[in-house]
Amino acid sequence: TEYTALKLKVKEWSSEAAAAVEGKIPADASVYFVPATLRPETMYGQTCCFVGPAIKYGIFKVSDKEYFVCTKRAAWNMAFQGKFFDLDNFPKDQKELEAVVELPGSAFVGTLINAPLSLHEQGVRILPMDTVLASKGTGVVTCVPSDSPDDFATIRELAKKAEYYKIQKEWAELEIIPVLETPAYGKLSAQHLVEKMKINSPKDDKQLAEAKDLAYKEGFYNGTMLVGEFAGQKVQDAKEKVRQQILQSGDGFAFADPSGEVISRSA
Ligand code: ZZB
Repeated sequence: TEYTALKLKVKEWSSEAAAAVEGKIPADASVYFVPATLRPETMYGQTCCFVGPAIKYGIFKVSDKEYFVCTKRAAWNMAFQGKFFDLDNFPKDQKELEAVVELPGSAFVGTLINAPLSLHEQGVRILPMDTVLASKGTGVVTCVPSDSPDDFATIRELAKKAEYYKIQKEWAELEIIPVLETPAYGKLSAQHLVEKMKINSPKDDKQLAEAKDLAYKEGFYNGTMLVGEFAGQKVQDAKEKVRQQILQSGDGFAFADPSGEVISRSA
């Protein structure tokens, strides 16, 4: 699958992450969470970024000035795609691609990051999502609750049980921004579908998969952009334009995911 990986720059670490990175990353370097998305045109509506609380993440050095937070599996895939410019010798196996810091997702919760294109320009938070798959994409998922039923169901749950999830309620309550409009589901397709299908929990995986499929199709074939440079244009046209903008501005890069297969060149 050909994803767009977006670079969400860390503005302020959670206290647990701050303690772990202390002395390991130069003060003038930028660290980015790099979620992989198939919906670049929805990036205006990002309200947070998810990590799996129990998933192990690494902070990987990309150059003297840039570090990425993702799973080791994703870093390894990126290395093959030329995203790690500083490697003198191509890594022969995954052991040679050591993270500078390794932490469970839970340690990053509360970190403040800047999400490119998001209308929440003051920044968004890293929040926990139990259904993130370590085996897919980069293991980091940006949250667009206007158009992703999974994201809507998760932030609703997080806001409801903020204390249980050890977050500040307001981190999960940033305004949901309408990004595109469709004849069938209006301006907030995710909320519309979650409510219509009576989806009660982020763990209703069968129903959420169906809602996701419906939202994808309706958004792509019948959607019109409401915000951004391509407002008024069809989603079908805007999608590639926004993607090119992200790639050209350096706010993201193309990332191919060999669908869960672990590549090995050591043989
Ligand atoms: C932002 C976004 C906005 C997404 C939207 C979807 C939607 P697919 O089709 O199943 O491959 N995703 C990426 N990586 C992971 C992961 N490791 N674990 C769980 N979810 C992940 O799904 C690709 C989408 O799944 C990606 O695109 C990402 O969420 C999520 F409005 O990024 B998306 C109707 C969906 N709308």
